[in-house]
Amino acid sequence: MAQRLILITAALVVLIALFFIFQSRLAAPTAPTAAGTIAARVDGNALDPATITLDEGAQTILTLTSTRRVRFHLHGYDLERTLTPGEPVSLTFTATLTGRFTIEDEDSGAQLGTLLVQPRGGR
Ligand SMILES: [Cu+2]
Repeated sequence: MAQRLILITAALVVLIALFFIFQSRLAAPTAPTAAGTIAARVDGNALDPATITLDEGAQTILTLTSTRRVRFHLHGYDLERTLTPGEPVSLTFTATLTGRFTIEDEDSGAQLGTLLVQPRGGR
């Protein structure tokens, strides 16, 4: 009986741990990030995630992929790269400017997504 209780408790602990691990992974793309690598993908005219959220000062490596050829332009920081399918491109920058910045398909003018840089210490 005691053995069974230990087994059930151990199984519950594992399940709870797995829940938190997967939950934090799912939330990761749009959660504020102090530093690190963020992956984003252009699919047609949509960026996934649609909004990339950073904290002011975050040292960022933005790894970009695309399902089509696109001139990716991050306004504000004025970073531009041509993406082609199957060839990931990394943009390295420090989030020194706060605010909302349009991410555009430079050729068509279509907005793909948004970069949101939150001021340090909240708004
Ligand atoms: Cu532009």
